Amino acid sequence: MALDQETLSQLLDTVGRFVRDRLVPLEHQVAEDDAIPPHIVAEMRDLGLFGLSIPEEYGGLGLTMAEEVQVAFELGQTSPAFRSLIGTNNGIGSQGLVIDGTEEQKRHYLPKLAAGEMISAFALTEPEAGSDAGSLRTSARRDGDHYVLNGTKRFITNAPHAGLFTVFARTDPASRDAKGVTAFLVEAGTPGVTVGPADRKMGQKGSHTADVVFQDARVSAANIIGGREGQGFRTAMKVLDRGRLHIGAVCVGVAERLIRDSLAYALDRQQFGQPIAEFQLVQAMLADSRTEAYAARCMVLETARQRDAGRDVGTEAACTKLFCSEMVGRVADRAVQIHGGAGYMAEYGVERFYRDVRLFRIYEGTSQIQQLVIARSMIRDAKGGR
Ligand code: COS
Repeated sequence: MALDQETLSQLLDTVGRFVRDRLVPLEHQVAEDDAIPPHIVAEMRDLGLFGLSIPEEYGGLGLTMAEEVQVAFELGQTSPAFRSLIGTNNGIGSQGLVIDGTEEQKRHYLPKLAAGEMISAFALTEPEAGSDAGSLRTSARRDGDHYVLNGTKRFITNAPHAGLFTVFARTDPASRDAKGVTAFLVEAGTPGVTVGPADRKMGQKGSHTADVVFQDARVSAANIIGGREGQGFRTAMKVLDRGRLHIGAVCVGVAERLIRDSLAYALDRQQFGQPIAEFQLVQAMLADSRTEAYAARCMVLETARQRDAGRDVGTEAACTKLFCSEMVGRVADRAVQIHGGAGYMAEYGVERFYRDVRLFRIYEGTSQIQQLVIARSMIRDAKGGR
């Protein structure tokens, strides 16, 4: 249910203040320690940040997509690692359950996810199946009223913290494509499920990914999302359509932060006897970044509104993710350039954002996959398809 304007403004103010006062001062420390302090995680729980997108009847805030993206604009104003911790419970970790789960599955898990008592993770990617997600090899063999899972999932965000995995596995051994894939809810601690050591990444320190390995892990048939075999790939795609829009919004937030920092630096930094903001070549970089971030913000809001109105926005979400993630890459590059030598130095934090935002063009579908999704839908429409 949509919030009234005053309640939404209060929520956005509260999140904005939390980001400015509590998270921004910790950015360096989180990157150095590669960890978010536990008291900050507790504050995130108290603010309800783990349950933004989970319906109210299951203990979440039940935000509409248009509301959620505005919260993401605020959360984007600091290191993406903070958003990443709550990102899976609000996005790819919970939405399979929210969109396609049975009532019983929702009642069992969603309240814990909304409260942040349990972290969820989305286990789709494998060593041999990334962009070609439909070719995954993790198998789920039926054995009575259970399935036996075998295989390896790779680069799984929040895996080291997760209590619940949405696992995509092949239940039809004769299939090679998306049709034979089923989504399972698998609790961490299930015998045969192990999480590997945290990966060493280029950026987003404080957010953790790891392999998840299944060796004869027995999972009840009652844990198939929605209760039907063969629906898993479609569930994954629906989750990603939504996730791509959310990532677009985070990109806008980060871009706006970098533009603000770049402008402040350009107004302060003196060269040739005046602030560098007075130079037209610096102004051009600021103006280009501002223009692109504004276009991205408009795309996110419009696509979110269309989704709330019940339209299929798969193509628009891909357009949004493609534009926003490429946009924030250009904005981060210009931010380094405007900061000059300081932009290359760790203490100013700009180079950290430059590394952090690189991931946005890769996960939840690379830019090339978004292009493919967009072009395929254009061709299908031209031929009179769905
Ligand atoms: N919503 C609902 N259903 C969808 C869908 C969507 N957005 N996209 C595809 N489907 C359905 C199709 O309708 C099709 O169902 P039918 O067989 O009943 O017709 C099925 O899913 C398979 O679709 P398709 O044939 O298009 O699958 P492909 O194997 O060709 O793959 C891409 C499509 C490449 C778009 C997909 O694999 C993809 O998005 N890859 C990137 C994965 C990704 O984002 N990985 C990041 C990991 S998560 S951090």
